[in-house]
Amino acid sequence: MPDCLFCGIAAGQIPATVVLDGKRILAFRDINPQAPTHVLVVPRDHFPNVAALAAAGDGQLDELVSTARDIAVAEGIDATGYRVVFNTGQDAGQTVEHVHAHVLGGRPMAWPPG
Ligand code: D5M
Repeated sequence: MPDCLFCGIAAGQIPATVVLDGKRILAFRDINPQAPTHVLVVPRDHFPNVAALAAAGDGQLDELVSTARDIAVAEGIDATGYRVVFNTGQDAGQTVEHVHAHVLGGRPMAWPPG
């Protein structure tokens, strides 16, 4: 998708700190981390949000979520706990319209989110 930031990262045209480089999935560190571990997990294909990814029904959502778990294990935050967050739409604060799971951990977190 032209002008999509995360499509640009997936294509290697925009630099990012990549932690997992898969056939259909990419994970890279968030440029503005909100926790000691803050990794974004994205499909290489363009979907605007998690609802569109779920509607595709081709296993990519399952792969994305299981990759988020793999990242948590690799980052050593699985034992103490972590969050997997899909901001979806304006009220949720989604700013990049290419679906991404935030994997956040490494510190205690409050609830509800702001
Ligand atoms: O989250 C979008 C996230 O994307 C936000 O946490 C910042 C992050 N971001 C923006 N630009 C970059 C680049 N270039 N590399 C890495 N991370 C980036 P949202 O849920 O849409 O608010």
